[in-house]
Amino acid sequence: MRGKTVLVLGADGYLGWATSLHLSKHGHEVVAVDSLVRREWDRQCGTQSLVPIRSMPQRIKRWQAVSGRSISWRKLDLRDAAAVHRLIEEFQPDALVHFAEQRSAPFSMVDLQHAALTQVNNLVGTLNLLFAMRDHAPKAHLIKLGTMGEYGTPNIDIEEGFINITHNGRQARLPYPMQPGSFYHLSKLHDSHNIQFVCRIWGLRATDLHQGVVYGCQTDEVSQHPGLATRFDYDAIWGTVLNRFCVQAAVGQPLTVYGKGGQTRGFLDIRDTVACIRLALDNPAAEGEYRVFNQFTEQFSVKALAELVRDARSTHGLSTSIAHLPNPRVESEEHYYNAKHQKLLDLGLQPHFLGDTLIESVIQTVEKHAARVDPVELEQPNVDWRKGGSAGWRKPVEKTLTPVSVVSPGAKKSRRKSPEDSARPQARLVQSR
Ligand code: NAD
Ligand code: USQ
Repeated sequence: MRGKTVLVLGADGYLGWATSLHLSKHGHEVVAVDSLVRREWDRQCGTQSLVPIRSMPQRIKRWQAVSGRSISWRKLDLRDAAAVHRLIEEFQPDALVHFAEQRSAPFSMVDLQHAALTQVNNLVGTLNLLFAMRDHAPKAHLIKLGTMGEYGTPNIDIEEGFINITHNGRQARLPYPMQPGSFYHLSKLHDSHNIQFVCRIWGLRATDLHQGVVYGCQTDEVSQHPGLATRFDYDAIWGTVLNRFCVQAAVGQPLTVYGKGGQTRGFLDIRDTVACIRLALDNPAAEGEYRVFNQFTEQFSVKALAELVRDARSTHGLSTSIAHLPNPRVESEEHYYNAKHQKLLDLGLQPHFLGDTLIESVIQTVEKHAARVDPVELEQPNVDWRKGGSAGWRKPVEKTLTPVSVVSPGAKKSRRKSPEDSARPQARLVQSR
């Protein structure tokens, strides 16, 4: 199959970088695009990737040396309509993989400014892409990263995008009813509506990947050299739940389950994310088609995940505690959840299921970079869904990190107490249920 010209938007991010390498390895001509705004948001939040990440030019040079394949690089803000038009006109892509959004639910719930920033960044960026596609690449295939969180947690099975409804004796196949749980998740739903609309009126083709929570940080390509590393977030703003639990376990802190922990979500390994994107790319939507794939491989409750991490550690004789914190989010903590996820399997996805080996390998990665762990980032989140994030929201700071000791197999001691321990609000950690 001829390699396609693919724009990867958001290529400096956790998933965008890993996907760029994966598609390049599979013979596609990748144009990596990013405004680098996420690095700026990290500076503002006082957060950083646990695994050090190089600049885009450095990573692309390293990839060329390792693989012999080149990737083009453009620093560009998707909110700049003229620049987006020039980009699409110049490259005439066969496909666009769109990761380039503000993707943290807590960030979007800090205050009005952060909610508005999230929705303007995400909606305007996507609209600019849609108009540029209409004008310069109407046959191109848009692969858009949406989220399973668009559905919420309804008390019925979740379908892949559409549901057959019978109402007053008449039938229709309609978009599945959506109940997102944050201003971020709402931005994804608004994008979905805009994309579906332009497929209908302009005949564009799009795949909306409703992706679950991703874990892990190694793919076949990323693991080829430390200079190819992708970001790995673990703090309460950007870190996703399993990645956070692995870091907490590695440094001997309690796993922070919010509330009862019965909240259930779809999850997938980052290796499956990149494979799903390739499968969508190789099997494009038809002209005028808007389709939805639910992109996850297994569903777990948060409590079950914490127990898996605890059990994986206990096989090495290491004890890990689970703390149930007051839930900063407004979400159901016990609910029915059964989401379909058949379409990517039908295209040939071979899932990597979560097991002890994966948990251990993530923890080993954490151990390599333990000196960069800021223990405060592992504790209580500083954004509350009802009150926003005033108290914990920190101004840009030059952080001096307090190293924590790693709890690795064979070393059963928990991390040493840092001088800040006594000052930390331990009362926020309530007893394991
Ligand atoms: P990330 O924050 O690591 O990467 C996003 C990248 O997009 C960043 O490098 C950022 O600089 C860039 N970006 C943001 N706004 C931009 C703009 N206006 N112009 C140009 N670049 C811009 O996020 P991620 O974890 O890699 O997630 C990528 C996508 O996948 C997001 O859209 C997210 O909603 C979706 N997603 C992620 C997960 C997950 O678990 N990480 C799960 C489901 C869906
Ligand atoms: N949670 C805990 N403890 C923690 C962190 C999270 O119990 O320390 C809980 C949350 O309350 C939530 C669940 O774990 O119920 C998932 O939280 P998360 O932070 O891992 O994921 P979420 O905020 O939903 O967002 C992440 C990505 C987002 C993506 C989404 C997929 O940041 O970009 O869209 O996962 S999904 O959840 O399917 O919508």
